[in-house]
Amino acid sequence: MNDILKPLYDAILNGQQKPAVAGVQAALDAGVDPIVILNEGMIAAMKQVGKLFEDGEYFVPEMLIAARAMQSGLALLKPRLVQADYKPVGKIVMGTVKGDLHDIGKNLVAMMLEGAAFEIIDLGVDVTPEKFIAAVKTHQPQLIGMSALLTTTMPNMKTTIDALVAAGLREQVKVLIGGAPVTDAYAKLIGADAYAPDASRAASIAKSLIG
Ligand code: B1M
Repeated sequence: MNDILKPLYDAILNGQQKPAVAGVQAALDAGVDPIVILNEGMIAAMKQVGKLFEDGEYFVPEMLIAARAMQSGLALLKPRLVQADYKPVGKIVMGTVKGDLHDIGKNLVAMMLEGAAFEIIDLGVDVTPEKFIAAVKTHQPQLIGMSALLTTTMPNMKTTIDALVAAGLREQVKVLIGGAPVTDAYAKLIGADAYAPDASRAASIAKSLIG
């Protein structure tokens, strides 16, 4: 890891909001690419938080304060990840599926899609299939993006696709899915149109999906 990113990495790992913001600022001032700051300073720290949770060294409160520190740093980084001025190339309805409250990855994907000139309708977390369906009817997007971080909530991606089929809406939207436990094979299995492993690839794949 670039030395300049170490204080940022540590701040997120320790759940310190102000040092996280200061760490992002220091890295930006030093001319580090915002994508490198995100991947090597911030996402890497969240991966370590997950590992410590698995090892029984961190518990939910530690994960939560780490997530808050990450969000604070992201607020500063966001303008550098997103282009300032664009016309939408397409519309995407996004959400974290029913039962799942993880939103950092989903927010990053939304940010990168915004940067790739998509209009984002973000339904938030714990989004039921019914809410996705209602949003498709209201907003008429070209794409739906679903995120899931829990193996127990992944099946709600399929439930949502099934609901789209039942509502006669499946043909009018492409479905993009992602999240740590999700795979390309799973996307195929449940009849999604595509899987993206990370936020930047989500943006390029979304563009290719709408041609
Ligand atoms: Co949770 N949690 N958590 N958690 N949490 C995980 C996911 C876990 C892997 C930790 C672990 O055990 N190692 C584990 C899941 C295990 C499993 O299912 N196999 C877990 C658990 C168990 C839980 C609880 C059940 C804990 C409990 O209460 N006992 C609970 C569940 C709550 C619920 O959702 N109902 C819970 C709660 C929480 C917090 C609320 C404390 C907090 C979330 C705060 C928030 O999001 N606002 C939290 C956190 C922070 C994590 C970890 C540590 C970090 C997640 C994260 O933000 N990663 C996580 C461990 C880990 O992932 N290694 C963990 C950074 C983020 C940038 O990555 O979200 O993967 P990610 O997004 C990536 C890609 O996946 C992709 O692009 C993103 C950017 O590159 N992507 C997409 C994501 N969505 C996409 C959509 C796309 C395309 C790509 O298209 C639409």
